[in-house]
Amino acid sequence: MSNDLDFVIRHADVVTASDRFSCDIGIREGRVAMLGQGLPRAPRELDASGMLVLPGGVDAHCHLDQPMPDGLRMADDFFTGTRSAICGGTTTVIPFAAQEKGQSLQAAVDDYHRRAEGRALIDYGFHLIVADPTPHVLAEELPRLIANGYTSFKVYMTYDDLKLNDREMLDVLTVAREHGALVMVHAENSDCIGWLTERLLGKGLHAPHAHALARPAVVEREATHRAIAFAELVDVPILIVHVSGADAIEQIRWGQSRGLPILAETCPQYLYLTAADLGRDGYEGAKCVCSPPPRDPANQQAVWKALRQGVFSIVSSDHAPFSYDDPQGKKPGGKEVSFEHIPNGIPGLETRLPLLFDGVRKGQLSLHQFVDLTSLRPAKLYGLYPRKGTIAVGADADIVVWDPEKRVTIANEALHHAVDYTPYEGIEVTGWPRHCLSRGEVIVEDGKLVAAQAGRGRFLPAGKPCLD
Ligand code: DUC
Ligand code: ZN
Ligand code: ZN
Repeated sequence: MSNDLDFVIRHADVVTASDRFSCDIGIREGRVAMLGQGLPRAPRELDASGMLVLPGGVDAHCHLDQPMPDGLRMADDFFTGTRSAICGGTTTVIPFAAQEKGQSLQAAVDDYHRRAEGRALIDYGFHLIVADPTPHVLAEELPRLIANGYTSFKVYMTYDDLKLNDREMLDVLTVAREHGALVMVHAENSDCIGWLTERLLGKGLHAPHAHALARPAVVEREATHRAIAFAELVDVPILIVHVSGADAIEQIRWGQSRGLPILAETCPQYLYLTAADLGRDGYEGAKCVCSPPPRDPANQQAVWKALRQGVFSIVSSDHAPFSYDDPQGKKPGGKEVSFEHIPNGIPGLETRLPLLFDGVRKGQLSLHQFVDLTSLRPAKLYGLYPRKGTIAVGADADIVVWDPEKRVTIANEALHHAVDYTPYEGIEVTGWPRHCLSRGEVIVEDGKLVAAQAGRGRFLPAGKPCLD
């Protein structure tokens, strides 16, 4: 192997989750090979003066090309989704291989590999979604898949085609404990949602705004508490995903204060949107229908505060890409449907980092917390560290040269996903990625996509979760 460098980033103001230092970064064969002053010249160089140099983001909760029931279709596949991710500074994604009821988990994983291969532009891992924990799945498939690099899985406490009952939850948590995997929990009480939905429909409430009324905070709070109780019973860590506000946060703090290993994730929609956005003109509110729904300004502040105080481990996008004017998206069959039929989810892969970085600018969290929440911690929790999540000798050269002064008014026409809208249209942020490298290759240069070779992204088998 030659000792020559392929690439040098000069005058880098490197910020990791714990440190900040000035140096040149030498890259060889896709990895960081040297950090130091005055590194030897390389065939390719980039001057990072005036910029921040950050480890690429790891978006550990996004949905890409996930098979959908009832004629629905996600707008982003692995190419458009990962293209959008890296244009927003995210260099690794972890979407979901989702098991359908009656399907083997391995079949879901095989199918999902076929969707990703030849399409992904950046590296990716998979979480599993366990929707049918049969004895065979619990005893054979899950342990084998965990050993083969699928060390995290999501379970749902709502959605008829996905939800587990309490006993099934306990079974899945037990397998996670025995084999060292991390369970992500979608915590909303399904029966409460069904009951409220019926009552709302009975009163003639069909508009998108009623989605928020059908899933109030108490419904999330109860399920969050129940999931924490299950984790205590089985004695296993869990991660509550997409936490929307103060009520669920209170439960998580309570669990954490009892010394339980309760981890939590939130998403930009709970910092920037409110339930009022679901009431936007006419059917436009459908653009913000996601679950749990966004709450109100006081809850947004509660989420910022909990981020600052370390209640949350990670911030993910929960990118779930359904186009608005699409008979397979937000208007199923080409119609403006009653709220309970609107597919849940909003796009957000590309806007996750800029929206959170704007909070750094506004004093809501520190720069190191920003890197921790969006890169280091997701890499550690999902078994990708130290390859991903930091800038260190030996790590993959997944690096973002971030312009902290760039002002951007978010506009869908400038984004790179295949969705026909962004819920953040018109929001002004300061800070945007300028150059983005994936394994040492410049994919985004001066804010423009320059290399878009579908299929260059590699599958990352995950190691065991690291909770430290
Ligand atoms: N909620 C989910 O649980 N998944 C996808 C999107 C959403 O809104
Ligand atoms: Zn969910
Ligand atoms: Zn999700």
